[in-house]
Amino acid sequence: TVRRPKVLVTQALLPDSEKLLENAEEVEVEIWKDGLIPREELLKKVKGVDGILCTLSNKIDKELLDATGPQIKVVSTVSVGYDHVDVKELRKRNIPLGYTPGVLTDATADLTVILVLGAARRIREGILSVLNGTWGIWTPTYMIGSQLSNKTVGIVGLGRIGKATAIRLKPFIGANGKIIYSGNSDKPYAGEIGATKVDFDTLLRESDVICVTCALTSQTKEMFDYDAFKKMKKSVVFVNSARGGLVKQDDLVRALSESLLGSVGLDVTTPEPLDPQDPLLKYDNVFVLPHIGSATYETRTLMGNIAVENLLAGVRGKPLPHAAQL
Ligand code: 8YV
Repeated sequence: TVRRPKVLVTQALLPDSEKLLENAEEVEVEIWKDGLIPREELLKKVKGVDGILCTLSNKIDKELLDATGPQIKVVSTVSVGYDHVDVKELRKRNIPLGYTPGVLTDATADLTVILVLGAARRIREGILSVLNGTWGIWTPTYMIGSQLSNKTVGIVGLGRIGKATAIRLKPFIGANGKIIYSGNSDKPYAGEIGATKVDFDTLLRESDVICVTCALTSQTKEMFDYDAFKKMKKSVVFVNSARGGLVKQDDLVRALSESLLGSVGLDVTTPEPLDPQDPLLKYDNVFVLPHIGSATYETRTLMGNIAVENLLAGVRGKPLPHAAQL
């Protein structure tokens, strides 16, 4: 008898995506539906599986791949970022990695705009003052923030999400606003959206708004350190919707304590979830959201579907519809 391929899914998916899995009758599916799977449990459950469908919360490293066994044919992550996956280990073992590019671009760019506007217009303080009964009387300076008209927006990493963010911010900055970007390659579509490439230091110095939308890699890790914050305008709106690890968070707190930054909007932090006592949250000008960039029903359904398609293609020995470049 032929052995049925086995897969482990580390989180419950939306109904559409789970249906896709159920339809693959030849595959034995186990779905962990009890929140975040503890590491020890994950190491036990992956033993003997042909495929793993994971999220950013599951570290896919040598230890895990060793625990899985040599029959493993695919790792599929429900995310566009894959810094939680040791790609060198996958390459060594010839295991493809499925990911979900494209389908979360709009949702994440929308949220990046929310962070920019939320930080610039002091939305955290506004909401808290309404809820706490500290809504102050009108004065010309009551809760005034900064306006985007005519400003320079700097995008760090003009990939899919960076580009969609730039396009969304254009009407806010208007015809006299400027879009600049930095990154390790020239983007052919930059001209079409009116974005000019500059080096990282120039971007730090010239931007009124900085949006971090690049991938976390060994080259980009902690690229926002004290030195970087010091180069920024003191009125800067600094926004990160990519990965917490791009920012040296202790340095960010130091920069805030020295009033080096205008306001900060973050959808990603180190760690996640952030401790409510974290020093970062003591600053009124810091607006933090709980990593919800891709959190729309439509996007999460498409992400789940693609992750399942990648997983099934892998266990069937077919090329993945969306394979990461390893
Ligand atoms: C996910 C993300 O929610 O896609 C990414 O890289 O950060 C988010 O869209 C998260 O990664 C879940 O795995």
